[in-house]
Amino acid sequence: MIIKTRKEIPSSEITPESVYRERRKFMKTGAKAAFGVAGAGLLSSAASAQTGDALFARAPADINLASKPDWLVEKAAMRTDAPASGPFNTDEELTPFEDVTTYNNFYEFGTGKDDPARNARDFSIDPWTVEVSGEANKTGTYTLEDILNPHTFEERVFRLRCVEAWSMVIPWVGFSLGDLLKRFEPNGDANYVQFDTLVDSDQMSAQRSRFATIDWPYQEGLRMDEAMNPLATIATGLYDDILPAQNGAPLRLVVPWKYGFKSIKSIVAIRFTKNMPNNTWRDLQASEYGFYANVNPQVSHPRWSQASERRLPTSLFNPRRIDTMMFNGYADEVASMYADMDLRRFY
Ligand SMILES: Nc1nc2c(c(=O)[nH]1)N[C@H]1C(S)=C(S)[C@@H](COP(=O)(O)O)O[C@H]1N2
Ligand SMILES: [Mo]
Repeated sequence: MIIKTRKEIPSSEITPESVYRERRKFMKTGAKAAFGVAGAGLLSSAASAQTGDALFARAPADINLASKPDWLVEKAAMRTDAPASGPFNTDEELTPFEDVTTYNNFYEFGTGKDDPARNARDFSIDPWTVEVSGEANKTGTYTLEDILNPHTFEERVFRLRCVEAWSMVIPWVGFSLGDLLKRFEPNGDANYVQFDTLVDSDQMSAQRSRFATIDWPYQEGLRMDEAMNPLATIATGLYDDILPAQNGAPLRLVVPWKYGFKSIKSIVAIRFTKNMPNNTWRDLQASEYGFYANVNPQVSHPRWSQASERRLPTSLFNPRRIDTMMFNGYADEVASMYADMDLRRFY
């Protein structure tokens, strides 16, 4: 006999975004408590096949990874809600999952916007380690579970503004970077913190290219007070699932008041330093990209204005050009850190 599932949804339509929207609706109807109790059990694909519950079903090709660690998937799905108001949320329209995961900058996988989604298909995040070093009492090599386990994941809906003058609104899953950094007990000489992306030319096709201009690893850094600002986020997922490879799996930075290049992906090293560390885009072209890279509509890039941006997805007929906001709209939270700095000089 044919066992009818509750609702037939073609798997092509089951995207993390549709799951996310369904779950939103579900939670709004007051069923959150029920989900909380049954949730963890229902999240494995075996369980969802058993119950035929499309609400929790996931298409296998959703996320471009060789494998998805169950514990991480469950942690992402159990994230707490973004607060209704304040800087961790916005009522702006979310950028669709499709655009967030196919229009990417991740030069390790190619320079085209659609290269990462294509070339990161079987990216492996298991095993994954992060090496912590420099000016801190607790240093060493940590597994991904060591790094993430003590933290509760939250939803954080932020604007992401690329220096190329496009932007998105993304529902991340993650937690404050400062809560992670504190665990390593940085010492009095830790004025900055630097991050490295994975170097693995077997997996990252553009690292094999003889024409690559970047001196791998991709690196980024923050001043310690910036790193400890609650808005500086370690993202481990988006749209309630873990991060797709092209968005920086398994963990990346999201620094919403700075240009996107500061939000370094697929982190394998964290280094506390006394002096200002290297960052890749400044290293490539220091006259165009600085260390601070705060979103600033008043300071043009040498080759284009930063006064406005294209809010994706755009089309020829609907360019969706909007004004860029100082510090990407997060001035109340971050402007005081730069009160006595000339932001034209420290771009
Ligand atoms: N390792 C690494 N991290 C990176 C990049 C990169 O090329 N390599 N690109 C940066 C840039 S320029 C932007 S705009 C954001 C884009 O993030 P997204 O693809 O998730 O939207 O990632 C940033 N992090
Ligand atoms: Mo960017």
